[in-house]
Amino acid sequence: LDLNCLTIKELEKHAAVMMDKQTRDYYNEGADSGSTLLENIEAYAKYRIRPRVLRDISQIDTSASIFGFRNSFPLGVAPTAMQCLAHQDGEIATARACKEMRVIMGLSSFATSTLEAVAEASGDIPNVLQLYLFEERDHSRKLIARAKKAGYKAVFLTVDTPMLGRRNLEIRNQFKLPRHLKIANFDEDTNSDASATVMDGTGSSSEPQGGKKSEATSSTRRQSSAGYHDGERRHPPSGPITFHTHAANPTLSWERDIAWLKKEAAPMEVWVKGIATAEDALLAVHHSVDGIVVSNHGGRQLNGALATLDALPEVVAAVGGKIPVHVDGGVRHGTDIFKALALGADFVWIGRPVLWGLAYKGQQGVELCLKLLADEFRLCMGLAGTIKVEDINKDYLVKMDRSGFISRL
Ligand code: HOC
Repeated sequence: LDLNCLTIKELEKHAAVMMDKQTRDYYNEGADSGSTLLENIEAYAKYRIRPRVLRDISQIDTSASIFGFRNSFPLGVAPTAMQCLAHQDGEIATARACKEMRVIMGLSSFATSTLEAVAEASGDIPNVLQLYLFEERDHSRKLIARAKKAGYKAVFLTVDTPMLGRRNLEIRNQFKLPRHLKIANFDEDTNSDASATVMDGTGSSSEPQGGKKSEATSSTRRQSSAGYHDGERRHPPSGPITFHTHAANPTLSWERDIAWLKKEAAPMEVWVKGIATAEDALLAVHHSVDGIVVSNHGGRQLNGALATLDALPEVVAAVGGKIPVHVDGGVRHGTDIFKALALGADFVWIGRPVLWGLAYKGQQGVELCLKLLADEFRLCMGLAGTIKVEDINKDYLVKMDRSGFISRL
């Protein structure tokens, strides 16, 4: 127990003073006005729990199954980029905390630790790799092959980034990865802008990933850190010129790319992360993906998009139980996890709170974050009268509209 930090809100406050401005702004901001980021959080307050009583809740089991593993509660650590910005031990500290807390972790393509080192630190906890499919397919192909070799169970293809969302603080701060940090999982031939260097798994340095090789590489290199070679890409980014700008791939499509990825990634499962509508959920099922994460990238891509909790019911209804549906965005309380499950999610993921834990106290801070949420969730289950995660359903919720009108679901 950390008496200074009993809630995720307090964790956020403590973390804020541990991070430099560039890092804090990068992690915390949403796209444009940030309204979707805010609504992801506020959406949970529209629901109230209908607790049941006198049910002997003395034996509560909060665990939930994922990739054949018994996760300690139905929550995973979402992939977030560049965790060494928050703490020097970065993704390794997160992986160790997850191992300690028996919680699954997703690793970002833009991790500052190698995927092999993270797999090692995770021990027996299954690993998931978040993936961007670059126009230069070789970068993704190599990453997939390494993940497979390292025993990763699934890739989560991010599908909400055909272009980079507009993050104004990132632009104003001219966000760059500090020189002492490296994007760890890309090869030396990976092209990028000249704003930061990346290192491959073997220690050779290069520029950040994305973009195109050879001629394009040298022309890009001649640009300043803010330089983006005109005409090099069809969709010049609207934001600052950093390596992650290059991950935007406007060419991705259901027809061509999902089949390619499934073939390339097998036997790893292929999930799509960033689904927000029933139509796309149906397409995901049609294209035989293994699971869906309802996500709007933490409100960092399309501002004005529906809060993920509000998008969840239509996705759940469209999928009809054929594949698992997970959700991320806005989870700050154990009761939020309960509400998401009651609305049909099989599992939830959290991003920023873990980064705050990491910034606050490294591995210990991530453990604290997970412990707070696990304890709150357990308490919520007990007080709502449930002892098994599978029993949480819409009968435990009502929705309250702005005028206070309450409706059953
Ligand atoms: C278009 C590529 O997830 C973030 C990270 C990296 C985003 C890359 C987007 O900053 O939200």
